[in-house]
Amino acid sequence: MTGLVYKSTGSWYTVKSLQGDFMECRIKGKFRMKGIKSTNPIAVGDVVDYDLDENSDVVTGTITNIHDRKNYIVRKSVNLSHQMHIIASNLDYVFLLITINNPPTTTNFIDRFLVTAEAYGIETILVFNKIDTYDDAMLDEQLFMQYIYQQIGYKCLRVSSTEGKGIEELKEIMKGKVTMFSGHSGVGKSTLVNAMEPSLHLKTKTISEQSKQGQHTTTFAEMYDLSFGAQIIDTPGIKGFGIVDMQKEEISGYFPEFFKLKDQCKFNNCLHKDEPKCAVKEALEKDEISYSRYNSYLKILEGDDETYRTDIYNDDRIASDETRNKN
Ligand SMILES: Nc1nc2c(ncn2[C@@H]2O[C@H](COP(=O)(O)OP(=O)(O)OP(=O)(O)O)[C@@H](O)[C@H]2O)c(=O)[nH]1
Ligand SMILES: [Mg+2]
Ligand SMILES: [Zn+2]
Repeated sequence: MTGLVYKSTGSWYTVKSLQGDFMECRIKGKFRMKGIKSTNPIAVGDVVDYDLDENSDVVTGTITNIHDRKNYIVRKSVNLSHQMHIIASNLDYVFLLITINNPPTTTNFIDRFLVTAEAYGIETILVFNKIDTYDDAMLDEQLFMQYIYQQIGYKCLRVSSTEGKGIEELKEIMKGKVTMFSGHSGVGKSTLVNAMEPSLHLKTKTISEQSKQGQHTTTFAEMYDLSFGAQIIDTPGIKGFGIVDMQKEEISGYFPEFFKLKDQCKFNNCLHKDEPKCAVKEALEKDEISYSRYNSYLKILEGDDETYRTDIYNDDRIASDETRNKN
């Protein structure tokens, strides 16, 4: 039988069959994916084959095969530096939720996310949330960020999940698609899902918990069927985005506005750093490329890990997934 993985808790997978029934499944023995070294063999969004288990009171299943993925998105694990964690697979779009404040989302974080999504061929739409809370200075900052990303070609939306602003436009894009919400903890991913489908009652951070940063309210990625014909994957907040291993020369290819200029650089292996007659640096001088993007690029090029604000984001989600998998 074939089904779609809606949730993964480390040892159990919730699979929805083609007939629409949900079933708890496990995997048997070692289940290794060809070519991918990941901490989780199966992710939400995977299409799998499974057999029904016999001799059990509740109906459970065993996953026997995973179908080829159309795409998937990964991040580097925090404590196993060479391992990857597959966040989700078979996606049409990813929505990256951004808040200017509470919590702050930096351009460095956004750019790291976008580089990864570009590398894995997944279209990302930037969703600025909590616009109801912005004062003039925050609004300026938000509009400036939006300008930068729109210039490059990324679609940007402005929403308020609590006041229902901008939601209809988002729903239009989501119709008939499988999409994923990502972003820091507390940006309002689950609140936004609830705004689109109030009957889901997903757990969100309460007012009294709001000052307690660092705790994840959503702890597992999970897919939901929405009544307007969309499938959404709500995910736990991420602290920072470790860039998966990439060749230095490869990185600028995932900055679309740099990539366009590449052919005009004097050297065809130009890293756009210290080389003479570099079209990217010339564009930077002319303000045609944003400094924040260029800075993010240099940081990734230098292999710097993002400097996390550990006081705000305490991301132990993947670490605990790995611990569970070992048990
Ligand atoms: N004012 C305002 N508050 C919002 C908005 N969206 C979400 N919030 C609040 O922000 C807090 C965090 O929202 P969640 O939906 O729990 O955030 P999350 O991104 O799902 O967080 P994790 O599950 O931890 O990753 C909640 O208290 C929400 O009520 C918004 O548009 N405006
Ligand atoms: Mg959540
Ligand atoms: Zn160059």
